Amino acid sequence: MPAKHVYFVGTAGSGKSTLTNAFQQWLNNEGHDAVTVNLDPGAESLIYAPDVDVRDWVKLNEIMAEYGLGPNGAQIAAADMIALNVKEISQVISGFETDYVLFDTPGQIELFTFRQSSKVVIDELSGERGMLAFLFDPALAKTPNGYVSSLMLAATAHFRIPIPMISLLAKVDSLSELEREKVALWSKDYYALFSSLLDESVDAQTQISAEFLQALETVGAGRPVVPVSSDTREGLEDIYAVAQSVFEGGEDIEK
Ligand SMILES: Nc1nc2c(ncn2[C@@H]2O[C@H](COP(=O)(O)OP(=O)(O)O)[C@@H](O)[C@H]2O)c(=O)[nH]1
Ligand SMILES: [Mg+2]
Repeated sequence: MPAKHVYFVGTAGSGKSTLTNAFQQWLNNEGHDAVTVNLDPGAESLIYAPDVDVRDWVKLNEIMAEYGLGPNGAQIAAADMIALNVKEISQVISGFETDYVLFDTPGQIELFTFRQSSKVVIDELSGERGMLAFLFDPALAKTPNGYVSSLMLAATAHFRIPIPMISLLAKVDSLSELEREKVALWSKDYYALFSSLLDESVDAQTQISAEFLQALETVGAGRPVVPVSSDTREGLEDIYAVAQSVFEGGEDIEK
């Protein structure tokens, strides 16, 4: 069985790095081998020691100094430099005999999902064995408008990187019981989401969100959102179960 590759993507602070670490520990506790890969050339203080670290090839602060770039320009240059080194990075990853490879992606989502180089990197590193795990940040997703915005971000990421994707409601321990229930309902029932949008307000922003919602429904962006927490470890087994079904039973991967 070739290793399964999971890319954790989401907005800055949504919990990608923490979850990469927590999920590796969970897999290890369950007797599965897992390797972590840091794909963020600008990571400053990671809470875990990645098994493979893109900073061994490309370091943001060195690019800034060498080319006189600011942090954003350097991130863009770094993304392309990672793509140039991808064959070597791939060899290092392939050297591990493991069940799972977990990829922690750069803090800001656009650096990963909006760069053409990311597609090159995923194709080269994972081929048909890659999957996205998109993190919904609960601070955003707990309001109807924020939930629709999160859906749009997830749909955009999936549109850019068309490999199997699961959606996760990250840091679910930080939500109240009522908030959790609402998000769970919205993820299952578009009409409930639509109705919450209208309850929230009828201003222009809501009107636009409702229209977007209909468009998103048409493109099939609606999918269950799995509640997870790196703190309480809730839902980590669900990531595993969904990943297993995507890789071993899912239709998506065969297409
Ligand atoms: N309550 C709670 N906080 C979390 C959880 N996961 C991450 N965090 C916190 O959220 C912040 C951002 O997490 P991080 O993993 O660095 O996000 P990233 O930018 O997506 O990699 C940190 O302060 C984490 O401690 C979680 O499951 N529950
Ligand atoms: Mg991070």
